[in-house]
Amino acid sequence: MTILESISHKQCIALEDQYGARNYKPLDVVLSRGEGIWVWDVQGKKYLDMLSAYSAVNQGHCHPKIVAALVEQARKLALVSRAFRHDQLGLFYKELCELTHSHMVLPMNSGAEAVESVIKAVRKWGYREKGVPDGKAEIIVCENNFHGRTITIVGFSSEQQYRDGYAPFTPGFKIIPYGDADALQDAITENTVGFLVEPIQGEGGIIIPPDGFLARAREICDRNNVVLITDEIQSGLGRTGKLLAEEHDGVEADLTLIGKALSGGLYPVSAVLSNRKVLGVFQPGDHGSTYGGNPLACAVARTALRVLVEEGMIENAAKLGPYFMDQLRTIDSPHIKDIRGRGLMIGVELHNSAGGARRFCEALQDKGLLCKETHEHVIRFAPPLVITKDEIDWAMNAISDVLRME
Ligand code: IF1
Repeated sequence: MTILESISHKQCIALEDQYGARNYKPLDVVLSRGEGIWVWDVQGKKYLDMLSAYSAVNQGHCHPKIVAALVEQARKLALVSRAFRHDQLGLFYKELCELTHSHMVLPMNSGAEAVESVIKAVRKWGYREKGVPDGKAEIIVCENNFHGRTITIVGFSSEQQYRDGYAPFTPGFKIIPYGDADALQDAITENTVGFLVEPIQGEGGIIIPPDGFLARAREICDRNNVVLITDEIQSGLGRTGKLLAEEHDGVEADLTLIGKALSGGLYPVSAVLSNRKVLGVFQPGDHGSTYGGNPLACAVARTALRVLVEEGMIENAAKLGPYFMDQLRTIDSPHIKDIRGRGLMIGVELHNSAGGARRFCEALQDKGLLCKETHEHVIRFAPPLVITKDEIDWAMNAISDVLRME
């Protein structure tokens, strides 16, 4: 095997295209370094990262304290599997539970694994605790959802492309319109075990449900002995200006999923947080993962949570999100249909006549700003939570120019 020491922009792209599965169409920027809100490409050009790896790098790229925790733990002990105990796991659980007011944690790796795990947990809870007849458990989800890419998860997606060619799917899911509490009430039967919902739909286009939806969902779930599950994998950990987005609605879910920024982007770490004893249904051998809850993941996640809180990142998102949105609202552009968001999870929806958000993302790339469109007509702005007002002002110049182009 020949190893290329240093390769050019063009070579990087050519190699990806030659050897890689074609399941993505990324912008043709080849990044090689990151620090805080900034990333650099192989040609040395600097960009402000307005995507934050879909909110995995809320703490900023390569946060020095998280990197130090990773390196230190990597030198000591990285993986033992769950066959043995280790000295990071209990501390990770305790700190995470205290921070999120949870009773119990199930550590996993990817977001999709956390979703799969919660589905297993609520089904088992339904059979053991609620008395649902075996094989009959139903889980209600929302239209336009995004919870990951496994067969079960895409099976209850309403997006055709995510499902196409992957059948047969896992039964037991019902889809209701997002934000419609009456539809939730109507969909519940005696076999309903859980309602799985994103407090804000990310991939769905930064969709914020009507005021009071989550609170009503909470009440309906309580009344019907249905477990409320919030997927905070994207909206959680400070992104919306609160630790969890559900706090905006004054709601505590029974089960909450977190991932992405749980490691600040340094490692895949996800978790199911349980406020009610739902996770208590698992007995030894019922569920597991080789890497889930490993020493390296725990050390990284403990530090990622600590810097998120101690360095005021959640407050910064709460303060600068509204400022950023106000600035966006001053842009006089015929393309803009709607500007919405919470904290630093912001979407600018364009009219269909704008010709899609992608060309605006490409123009922003030229100006040193990296963004990603979602759902064809929405530009998503989600910088690391360490961004400053001056940096937003700098970005606004580019955004304003680009949105006012023909
Ligand atoms: C991709 C989207 C964002 C998520 C929520 C679970 C997961 C995700 C709310 C699964 C993951 C990722 C997946 C990633 C791109 C990204 C994404 F555009 F695809 F939808 F963020 F908006 N719940 N979202 O947002 O977590 O298994 O990926 O760790 O390319 O698929 P995962």
